[in-house]
Amino acid sequence: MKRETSLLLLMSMQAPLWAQTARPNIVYIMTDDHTAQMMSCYDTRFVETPNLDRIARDGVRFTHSYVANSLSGPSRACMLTGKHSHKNGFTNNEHGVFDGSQQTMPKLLQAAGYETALIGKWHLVSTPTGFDHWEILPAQGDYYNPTFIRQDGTHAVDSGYVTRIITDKALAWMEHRGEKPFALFIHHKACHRAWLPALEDLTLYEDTAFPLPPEFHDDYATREAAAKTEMEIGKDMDIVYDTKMFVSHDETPATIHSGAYERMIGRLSKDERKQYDDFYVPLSRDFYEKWGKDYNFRPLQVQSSVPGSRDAELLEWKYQRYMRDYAKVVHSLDQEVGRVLDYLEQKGLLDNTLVVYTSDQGFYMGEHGWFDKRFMYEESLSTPLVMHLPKGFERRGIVDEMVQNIDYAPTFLDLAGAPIPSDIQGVSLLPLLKGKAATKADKKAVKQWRDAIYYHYYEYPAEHAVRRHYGIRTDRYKLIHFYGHDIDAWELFDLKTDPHELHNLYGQPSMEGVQKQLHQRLEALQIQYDDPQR
Ligand code: SGN
Ligand code: CA
Repeated sequence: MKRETSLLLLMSMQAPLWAQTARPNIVYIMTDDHTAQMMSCYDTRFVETPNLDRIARDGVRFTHSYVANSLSGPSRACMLTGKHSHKNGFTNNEHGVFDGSQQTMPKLLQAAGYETALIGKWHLVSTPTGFDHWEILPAQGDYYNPTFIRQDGTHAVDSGYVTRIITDKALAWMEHRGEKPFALFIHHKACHRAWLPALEDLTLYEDTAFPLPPEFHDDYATREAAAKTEMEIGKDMDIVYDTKMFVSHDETPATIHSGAYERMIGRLSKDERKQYDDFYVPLSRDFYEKWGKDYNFRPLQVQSSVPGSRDAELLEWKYQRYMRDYAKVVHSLDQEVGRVLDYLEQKGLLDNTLVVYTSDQGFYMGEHGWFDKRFMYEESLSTPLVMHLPKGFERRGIVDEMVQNIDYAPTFLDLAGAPIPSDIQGVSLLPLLKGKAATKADKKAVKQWRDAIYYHYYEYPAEHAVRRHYGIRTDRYKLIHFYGHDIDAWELFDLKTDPHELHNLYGQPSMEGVQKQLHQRLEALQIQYDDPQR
């Protein structure tokens, strides 16, 4: 018998006994591509997110929260298994199919007597396992009138905006769940590209001029992989698809993405489409009047556009459109998370529930001139993480220890009182959260907390052309190796003196000692996590 199977059997035999105590519930809310810069409890420059801030204010906010592989499917697989990508088998979105027969945290929670449910984006190709109830979006899903796949395999279209519908379904499930402690996974589609706002939010943020991040005009000097990537707002953001400058087939030049865009907004009813057009069509008309139609095809060289030039103006215009639409999508996310909190409060559940808000990874909001993620640079290595803690967990405010998304599985198992299988690579975060209630063992765990994290990204060749890479991040430094048929490049950053990671110090004589040590520590992590790539 396989080890996992025997463990599950053993645990299910014990479950009824454990289930008699009121163990905390878990509400795990994971959004898509929502980055900490666009959450006011992390960053006050751009948007206001009062409900997300409420979680942080009443609970904890992690300031060093990272993913193991900055991409949707891989992040989800890390979360479900507590293991790095090379162990859970789902290394990239392009070729991955999650092996749902493997040991997963939801299955272990079920075996420990929890009722489990998943609503929303899944993105792991295979059918979900380990959930008593699930209802998922196919692949990336749609914002407007989205289709859901139900547990019986049928597909059904729900009317409305995806963020609200997912929340409605989650609340309905909580309302009708059984008596057991529960773990509910609410996986939003928002705020994934292309950023389509709820119709009632179309006019929000239109008067806001978002400040450009300081490294917007990065020239990528000393960083070969950064220079080779294709995720610049200037040259890779599509006028029709991303910024929605779409009047009609006749008037607007086609782009590679316009078909996809038409399919997305084609889901709107006639009346809804009118609301949408009433907002975007005048903007589109103005746009094409001012810029002409050739801009769809002409790559904008962000870095070389001279300040005050037409290119520079258009570049900034694209940035503002991007920021505004993304901010609108975040607004509805914030409101819907507020509804979940209100529900838990009204039902008297909040005191005995761990509420987690996180994303599948961070995102670039113009840093380095980019959108998207994938890189091990700070904005996309990081992921927001705030928690409302159940009774008995007294820590409040900032948690600055380094945590990673492979830690969620052992944390939830620990909270449920279930054993943490030894092949799980993450560690339980509970010792960090006890505060005054910390035991000797908790204090020891905190004292010996990890002082480095390991990262490995695999999806190349692929969209955005980010080369494969792995690396280590310590408190102060980051060492990255980009590898593959067309690259073999090391990068080393001192995050203290260069927080925006603009100066690759690899090979500099002054860094010799640090570099050698980082190589050793990187190799030690690859051995510890048993990653064959080294
Ligand atoms: C889509 C997007 C990409 C994005 C990937 C992965 N392009 O392919 O911009 O990087 O998803 O995102 S789009 O033209 O289809 O919008 S992930 O979050 O699901 O990993
Ligand atoms: Ca994502």
